[in-house]
Amino acid sequence: MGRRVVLGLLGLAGLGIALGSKANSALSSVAANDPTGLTGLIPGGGRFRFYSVAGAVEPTPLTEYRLRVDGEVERPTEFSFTDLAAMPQTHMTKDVQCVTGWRVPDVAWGGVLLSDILAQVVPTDAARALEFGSADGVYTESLTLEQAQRPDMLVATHLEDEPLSHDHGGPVRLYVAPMYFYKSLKWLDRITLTTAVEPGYWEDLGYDVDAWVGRSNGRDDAPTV
Ligand SMILES: Nc1nc2c(c(=O)[nH]1)N[C@H]1C(S)=C(S)[C@@H](COP(=O)(O)O)O[C@H]1N2
Ligand SMILES: [Mo]
Repeated sequence: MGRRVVLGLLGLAGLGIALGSKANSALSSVAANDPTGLTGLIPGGGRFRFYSVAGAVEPTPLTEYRLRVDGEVERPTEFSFTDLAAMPQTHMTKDVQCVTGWRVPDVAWGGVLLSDILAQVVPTDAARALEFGSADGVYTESLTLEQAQRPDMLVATHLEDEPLSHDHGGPVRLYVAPMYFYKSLKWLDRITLTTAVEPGYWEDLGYDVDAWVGRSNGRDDAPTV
């Protein structure tokens, strides 16, 4: 991503704050005109900004929700929301850090560890990475299998002890705690195990695939937060 795009994003950040109090539908229509997806603060969400590169995304009713896990696995599986709720629940309170600079400290997340899902589907010997797909049909993300096994990688269903809202990528999103927030794909509906890392949406535009906070994206000299 070039300098001009970054400056554009900063300009839009101001616009986003101005729109912060508008209703959901207003957010979505602005998002449709804004390819960066940076449109404003999430109403009632207080400290977060709303991002969607796809603009308006159709909400998925809980009963219809499915997480498909396929590719290099011994047991391809479709998890309903009830299936996920029946698995061991993991909670962690950690920071959110967007690569454009905004940060939300001490966010309480809840959901299922990615490693618990991997244990159920059993990666094949050839599996090396995970590709994540979104119900928005556009956004993708990736992790190496090794990264995905860490204890701070969550398939998140709860935020601040509430069910994850649609604006935040609910009913189910990824939360990749140690990396910049663009790794935390919203509206998660597919995990495909692959033999190599498939760079995601922002990575194709120049952001780092290994997006460790404070140690990537040109911030290698910055103190780790
Ligand atoms: N599907 C999808 N996931 C996404 C994005 C997006 O545009 N689409 N934006 C990413 C970026 S850059 C950020 S900062 C966070 C924002 O999450 P929030 O809208 O819950 O604050 O979502 C990440 N996940
Ligand atoms: Mo971001």
